[in-house]
Amino acid sequence: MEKTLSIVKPDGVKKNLIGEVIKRFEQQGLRIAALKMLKMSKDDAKGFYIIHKERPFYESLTGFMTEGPIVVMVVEGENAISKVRETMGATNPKDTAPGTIRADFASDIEHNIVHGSDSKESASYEIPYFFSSIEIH
Ligand code: 3AN
Repeated sequence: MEKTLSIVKPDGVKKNLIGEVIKRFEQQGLRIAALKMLKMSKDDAKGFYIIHKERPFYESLTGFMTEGPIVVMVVEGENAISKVRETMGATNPKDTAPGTIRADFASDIEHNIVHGSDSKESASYEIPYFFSSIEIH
C-alpha cells in the first residue's frame, strides 16, 4: 500500500471540481485516507514548492496557489503515486491524454486543477506538510 498527497488547486475549487477529482480517484480503486480544505499563505506555498525555487514559474505558481482555498488529501492504494499521476494527466493540458482530469478541465500549464506527489520522496515530504499522523486514517 502506498500513500500520496493530492491537492485540488484554487482553480479546481472555483470550478466546483472537488467531488469530480475525488470520484475519479475512487473509481481507480484508491481510498481517501485524509481530507481538508485550507488556504495557504505565500510562505506556506513557497515551502510546499521549495523544490521549484529556482524555476522561473516559482513566483507565479506560489501566487496562484494562494489565490483561494485548496482541498488537500492523502490518497492510499496499490501504486497510489502513479495511479494518481495517470488520473491527473500530464502537467501541460496540451500534452495530456484524453479522459484525464487535466485534459478535461485544466486551462493551461499553471492552472491545471490538481496536484499529485511525483515520487515516494515527494510524498514523504508533502503528506506531513499538511497532515499529522492522527489525521490520517
Ligand atoms: P506536476 O504538477 O505535473 O508534477 P511539476 O511538479 O513539474 O508538475 O510543477 C509543479 C506545478 O508548477 C505544476 N502543477 C504547474 O502548476 C506549475 N508549472 C509547471 N511547469 C510550469 C511552467 N512551465 N509554467 C508555469 N507553471 C508551471
